[in-house]
Amino acid sequence: NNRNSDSRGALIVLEGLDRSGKSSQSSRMMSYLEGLGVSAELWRFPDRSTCVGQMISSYLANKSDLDDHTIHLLFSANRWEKRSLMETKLRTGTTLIVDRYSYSGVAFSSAKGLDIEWCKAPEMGLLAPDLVVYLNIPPEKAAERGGYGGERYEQLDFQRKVAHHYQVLRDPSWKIIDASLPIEDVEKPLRDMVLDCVKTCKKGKTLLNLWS
Ligand code: 2DT
Ligand code: MG
Repeated sequence: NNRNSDSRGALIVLEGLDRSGKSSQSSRMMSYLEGLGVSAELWRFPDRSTCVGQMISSYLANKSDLDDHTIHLLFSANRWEKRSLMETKLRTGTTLIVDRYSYSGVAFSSAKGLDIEWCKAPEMGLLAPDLVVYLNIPPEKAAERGGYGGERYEQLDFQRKVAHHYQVLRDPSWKIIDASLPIEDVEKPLRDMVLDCVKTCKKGKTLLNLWS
């Protein structure tokens, strides 16, 4: 009797402002999980490798202009086109560490003034994360880290608005880590949260859809 074949992977999402450390933490998490023999993949949104992703990438690079609603729906479509693969991976036991997800979609678009309920609607029916970790950093501190790449949205005044909209969106199930701490001090609690979640999912926690 192989209980392992029934166990599923965990859908773990990292959110936060630009330069909050999501990308560094997610790649460090991958090495850690690999070392433990946990089957895991690192995903990120936007996924710039698809046709939709290339339209998004061009928009972010200021090489094209799109209406705010249009780009919002493209970001959402970019998640929808990965939904079935995501479900297959999870159901066959692979944990996904995802760098940005629907919460970035809603926080960034509502920070531009779009209605929050309108922003959430196209995300309905995507897979709900088993864990959302918010890497919390004051926008000013993130900006000090430098390396804003000059993409659209990478400006302090706009990041302040995004931070506010993340707060509006945030629910009690989110785990918050102080991301202005040194990298190891962010990594340690993150590891505990992730392992705990992987364990719970392995035991058969139900996979749900957004927004539940
Ligand atoms: P990266 O710098 O992480 O590549 O993100 N964004 C992202 C949205 O506006 N909506 C979304 O749905 C997602 C996933 C956040 C590029 C920028 O795209 C923004 C930053
Ligand atoms: Mg960026």
